[in-house]
Amino acid sequence: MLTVHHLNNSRSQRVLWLLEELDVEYQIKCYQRDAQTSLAPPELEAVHVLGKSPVITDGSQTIIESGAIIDYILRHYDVDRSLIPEVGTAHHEQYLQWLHYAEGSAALPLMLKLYTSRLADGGAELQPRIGDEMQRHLGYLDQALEGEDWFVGNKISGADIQLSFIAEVAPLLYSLEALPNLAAFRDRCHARPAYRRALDRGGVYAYGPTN
Ligand SMILES: N[C@@H](CCC(=O)N[C@@H](CS)C(=O)NCC(=O)O)C(=O)O
Repeated sequence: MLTVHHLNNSRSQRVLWLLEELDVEYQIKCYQRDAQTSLAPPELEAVHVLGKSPVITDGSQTIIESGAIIDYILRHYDVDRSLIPEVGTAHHEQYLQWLHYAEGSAALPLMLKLYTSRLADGGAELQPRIGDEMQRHLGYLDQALEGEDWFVGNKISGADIQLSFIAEVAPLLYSLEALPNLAAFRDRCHARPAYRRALDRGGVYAYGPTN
């Protein structure tokens, strides 16, 4: 059976959400971050050498990287093609673009902000550049959602599930008040019944809805 190796307060929450949307049978193996360092426990390295989450195992396959995991699950388990646009269409190309963009571009300035904010004055010199990059990428996402509920063809897809983590982490590091479309998108994600079921199954998740 498909197993999600799930770390608390992490990107693997969105994989649980996807599986709940598809109503796929799966199991969760839970791992807890170290309270001091926030790092994943060493047991995750037994699943994959990087020791990061998400990672899924499915039969003989072990797959890392949320974008690749989401695409794998959709290609193998989304029998109705409800969350993946048809191959060969412009919407499929957009879906792939957003799937890669989330971790390849949008996450980087957020991670830089997170890490450099721990340096106090040591990171001060970098803050203007990181701030500009956050504005550029989060602004791009916000503008892409103008007049749209979802990123591809105004219909929910795996790309939205992938981008949900960016919209959830952004308010911790950048004001979402300046990004009304992204804030509304995050709330739309949180309102999905499948998202709520994933929260119930996954346990503690610091970036989810407050109510
Ligand atoms: N780009 C990767 C990032 C994986 C990643 O860094 N995951 C974090 C959780 S959000 C993690 O495992 N952190 C614990 C650690 O680094 O020990 C993905 O999207 O799957």
